[in-house]
Formats: sequence, C-alpha cells, structure tokens
Amino acid sequence: MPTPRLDDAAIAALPQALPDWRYDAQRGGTISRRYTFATFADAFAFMTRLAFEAERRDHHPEWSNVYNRVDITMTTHDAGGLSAKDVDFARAADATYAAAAAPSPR
Ligand code: H2B
Repeated sequence: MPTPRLDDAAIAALPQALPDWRYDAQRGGTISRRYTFATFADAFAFMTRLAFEAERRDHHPEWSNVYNRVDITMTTHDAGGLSAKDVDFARAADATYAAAAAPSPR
C-alpha cells in the first residue's frame, strides 16, 4: 500500500512540529535541515548512526557531507511528496544530533 502524503493541515503545522527544518513545496514536498559539528569525525559518526536508523525504517535520507556539515533532505518517493515517515525520520535525526558528543552551534 502506498504511503499517504501529509495533508494540508499537517504541512501547515510543520514549522511547529519541526522548527529546525525548512519545508519546500517542490517535488510534492520536501523538508531539509543542515547539521553542523565540531569535526568531520563527529559529522560522519552522526551519519553512521542515522544510516542504521534509515535501514531499520526502510526510509532513507538524501544527504551530503562537507567536512563538519551534513545536509539532509527528506521526501517519500512512493507518496509523491512528504509523508509521516519523513517527519519521523527528521525527529530521529534531531534526537541523534542532540545526543551527539560535540554538536556545534549553527
Ligand atoms: N526512502 C525515502 N526517503 N523515501 C522513499 O520513498 C523510500 C525510501 N522508499 N527508502 C523506499 C526506500 C523504497 O525504495 C523501498 C523499495 O521500500
């Protein structure tokens, strides 16, 4: 069964639900966030932890890493836009970041 897209009310509530993520209407809806770390090793450790989280959920980030930065974009391909899986993964990423040894301020 395809994953349902978020409805308009859920989209409108995103700034409250995920204050550090930016919504973009393109591609049926995406959310993005940049995480900044003290070092490359901290950034890569965060990615490693999230990679296992993604596998567990079968829901995977579009992401890139440059030195101490990790940029993540989430959308759900089979929904043709944003779904609750993206919001859940964003929450997991935020929790992983909050638990990281040395997050640095944005
Ligand atoms: N991750 C994300 N972010 N969106 C998807 O639509 C998606 C995914 N689909 N991971 C999954 C895998 C799909 O390709 C497999 C077949 O379930």
